[in-house]
Amino acid sequence: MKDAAPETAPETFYLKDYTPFGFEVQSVELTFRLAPGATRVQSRIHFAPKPGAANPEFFLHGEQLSLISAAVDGAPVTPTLTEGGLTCNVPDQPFVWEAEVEIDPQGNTALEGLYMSNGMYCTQCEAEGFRKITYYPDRPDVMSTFKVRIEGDEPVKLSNGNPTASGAGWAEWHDPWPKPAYLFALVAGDLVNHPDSFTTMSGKEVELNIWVRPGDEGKCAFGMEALKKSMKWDEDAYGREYDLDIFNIVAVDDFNMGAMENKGLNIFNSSCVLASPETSTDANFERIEAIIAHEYFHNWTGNRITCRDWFQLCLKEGLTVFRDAQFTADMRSAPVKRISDVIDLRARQFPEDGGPLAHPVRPEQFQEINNFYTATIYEKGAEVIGMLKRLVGDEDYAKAVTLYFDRHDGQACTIEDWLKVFEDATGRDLSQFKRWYSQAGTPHLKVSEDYADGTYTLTFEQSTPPTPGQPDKDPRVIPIAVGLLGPNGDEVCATRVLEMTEAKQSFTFDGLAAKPVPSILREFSAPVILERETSNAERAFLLAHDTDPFNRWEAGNALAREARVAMVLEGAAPDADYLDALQKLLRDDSQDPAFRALVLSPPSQSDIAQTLFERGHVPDPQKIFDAAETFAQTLAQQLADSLPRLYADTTVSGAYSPDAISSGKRDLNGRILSLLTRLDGGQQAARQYEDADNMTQQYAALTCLLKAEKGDAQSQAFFEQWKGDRLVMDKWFALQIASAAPETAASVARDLTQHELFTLKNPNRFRAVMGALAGHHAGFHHASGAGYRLLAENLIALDKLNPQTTARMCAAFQTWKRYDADRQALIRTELERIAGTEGLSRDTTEMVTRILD
Ligand code: 0A1
Ligand code: ZN
Repeated sequence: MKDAAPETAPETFYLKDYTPFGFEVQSVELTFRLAPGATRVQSRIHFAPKPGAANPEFFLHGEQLSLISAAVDGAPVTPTLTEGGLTCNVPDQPFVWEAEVEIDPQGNTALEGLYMSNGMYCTQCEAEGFRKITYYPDRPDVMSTFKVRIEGDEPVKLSNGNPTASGAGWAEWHDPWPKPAYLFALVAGDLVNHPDSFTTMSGKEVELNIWVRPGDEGKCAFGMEALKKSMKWDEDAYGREYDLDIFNIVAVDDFNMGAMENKGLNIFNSSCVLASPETSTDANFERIEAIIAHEYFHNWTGNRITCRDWFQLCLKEGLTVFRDAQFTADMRSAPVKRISDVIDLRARQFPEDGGPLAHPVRPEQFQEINNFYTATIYEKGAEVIGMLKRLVGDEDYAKAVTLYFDRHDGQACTIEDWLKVFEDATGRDLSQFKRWYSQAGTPHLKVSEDYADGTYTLTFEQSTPPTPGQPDKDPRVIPIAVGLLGPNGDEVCATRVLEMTEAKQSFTFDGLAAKPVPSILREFSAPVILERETSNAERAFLLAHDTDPFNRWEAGNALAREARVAMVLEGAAPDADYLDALQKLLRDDSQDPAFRALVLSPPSQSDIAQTLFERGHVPDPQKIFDAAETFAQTLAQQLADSLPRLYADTTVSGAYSPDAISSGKRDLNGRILSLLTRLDGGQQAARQYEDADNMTQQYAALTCLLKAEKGDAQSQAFFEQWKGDRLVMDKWFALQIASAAPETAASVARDLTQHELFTLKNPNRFRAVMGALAGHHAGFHHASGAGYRLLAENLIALDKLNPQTTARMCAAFQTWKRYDADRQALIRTELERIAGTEGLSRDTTEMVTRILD
């Protein structure tokens, strides 16, 4: 195998090696002559050497470019071309660099740089795509203004900033705000717009557009409303105003990620912006609102203040995720948002932090930066900001953030800059807190308690398991929000934030008439794993009485997990007390339906596998699957009498609206329908499928029917109805696999890869199929190894076209050490097969190597 490895190991980049670029970039002018297979890009860049620069070499990044000509101050030059760019002798005073290159957007299947999607030109430059457009110092600390001229027959031609002039076959744009190259964008094609406008807090009118392919105009209204809400929210909550005359959003079908915050020209995966009641589910609507907000908020946290280098990625991503979560909490239900985020964190970030891919929120080394757009950087990065806010309080948080904007506007910054504004605004020393940025791994927090003479003592011990390259960890600052309940369920001590700084630390509560029941880590005040010996009776008590909705849900979740673990390990029957508690809650109309839906949703099978592994057992995916089935069947039977009424009570009628209340109700209704389907053989689901006038209800009904193996006709009808809609077809592909039995999931997925609508060229379609396979816990981990094999084959095929999406999908194997020796051997074979593939990309090589280590 080894002989197929690249001759030279990929280069590793280190944070400690940072040196600034030796030249100032004063202005950039670009001219694009568009042609699908041979686009010409002319650049004219004013450089000025920085006196006394540590690194005076004039090196410009460049990849996959054909250099046509280059000149310095008008005189032709012959630069030295290297693998990743060029060097050139240049004057020791300001000079003008000019170059012309040719690139091939049509042949660009990696979707980085300038590429074509459905006949439309578009760009993706984060993190290092600009170097595939022209020679340039492609690093985020090099910021400049850009003027862009686009020549081509496409009716719509867009770039960053404001439009300055246009004529037949050309358009010019000027972005007055200095920006790094990763925020550059260009779009050209046959597009139609959904226009609107927004008046900013200082009275400036901004033109807004969402640009889409003809035919998609009807799917823009929701995104536009989300954009206007985001603009207003950022003014109200953070005092941030938009700073150009125009804000454009473009929907693109072929896109590696969700969306991109290019200055004034956000580019979106069409799945993250297009929405209509007929084609999008409630979950789609909520996600679209959040992503539009996220990209818009980047205008200040990312664009006006950017990152000095890619090690600082969490500076913009953690903060922007934190801000978009605040926005969603304000627009919808704060507790529901928090619970959903914690479910997501545990599903995606905890496994990363506990496995071979663990890395700090601010990594100190990488080979391919694209591999670090992770749940740790984004979601744990946001958790760290949440902890900081909780420690300093809302007012000081606002002061510090205002100082951040005042002090660093227009700069490329570091985590040190970010922490310093908090230190300066609050007088706190954050050196220990900084460990959250430098130490990988999820801390375990062991809790013990003591009660004597009216005094209640909680003792916490923190420890973090070793992670790659970090065998030993120091104690972190952990904000632990705690409340206490009396024996009758009343709160006897309101939420207090305990600030833990030691490895082991006790906190006391005085004047208590009886031993209280603690509600620990309210609102999930820190991303840790709480370990506490407690009883199911106490969990049920918290589920009934806690004033903190997050911990109420958490108690129910713990009950569910314990019940499932007992079923798997001991063959126990579903826990009767828990079933009772669920029934009560389901019928309790005083509780928010969205909250009830969350309590009713069981822990994922992968979550149970992780729990078993942490407790020293080897998880058996089939047994976990069977326990989930038995539990749902028992619950359905116990609720048999009330299910039809519950279903009727939660059915939302009238015109569809994606608001939080209606979607919460539909979510609960869908879960009730899935229970009902277990009893009525799918009659109600078939009726719902017939009557549905929106995708949420149509999809929920189809899901139930397919799971019950009663949905062939509906699945066929769904296909015929929606085969012309790529986004709905992604749902159809994914659902075939998600609803398959464990022993058939891989063969269903294999058949789908032969389907005429399957293509490796569209990342959404690839993710629909391979993501659904990897997400089917018992199917992917079926003892035959067929799931592992199919994924590996497809990763090898995709790597030749699109390394970035391939590498991301490799993470499906990151939990492999949880499983038994046979499964581990099967997975190792596949990982080694991928690693040994000739010409494997740097992206995938890095991922597979880290997973195998
Ligand atoms: N910055 C974008 C996401 C993004 C990241 C990387 C990309 O290519 C490697 C593309 C998009 C965001 O946070 O939304
Ligand atoms: Zn982002």
